[in-house]
Amino acid sequence: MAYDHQNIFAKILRGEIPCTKVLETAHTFAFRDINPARPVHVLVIPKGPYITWTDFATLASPAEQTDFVRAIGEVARLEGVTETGFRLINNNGEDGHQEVPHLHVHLVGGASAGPMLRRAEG
Ligand code: DGP
Repeated sequence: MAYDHQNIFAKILRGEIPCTKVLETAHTFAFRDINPARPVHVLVIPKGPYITWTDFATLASPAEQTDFVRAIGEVARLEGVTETGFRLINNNGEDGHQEVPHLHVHLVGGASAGPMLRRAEG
């Protein structure tokens, strides 16, 4: 699947849609989710045109990958959830229920994330 340069996060990266920025680094951008599921709900995205984790793992440079991993840790620190804990969620593709086709990691915290996914019935 080709990257869609008109997806919402591409527009946010270009400044065409407003957002509440949390962190910006050389290769990574972090902003608050429009529909927060917990008191802290930040989306961390690479600036490059990657749709899924697989794209990012295979196509991104080591500098981009390192920057992304470090930025997620920095967002946790900035949001004050390093000690209390947080959950990282990354939805990929159809089965992952990915809505926006630009790689993003949800960092949620500030309250219990609840238990892990339950096994699907049937
Ligand atoms: P996912 O289902 O993993 O693809 O999550 C997409 C998330 O993106 C969802 O939690 C809501 C968030 N979102 C969608 N549109 C916007 C937007 O325009 N601004 C912001 N800040 N977040 C958005």
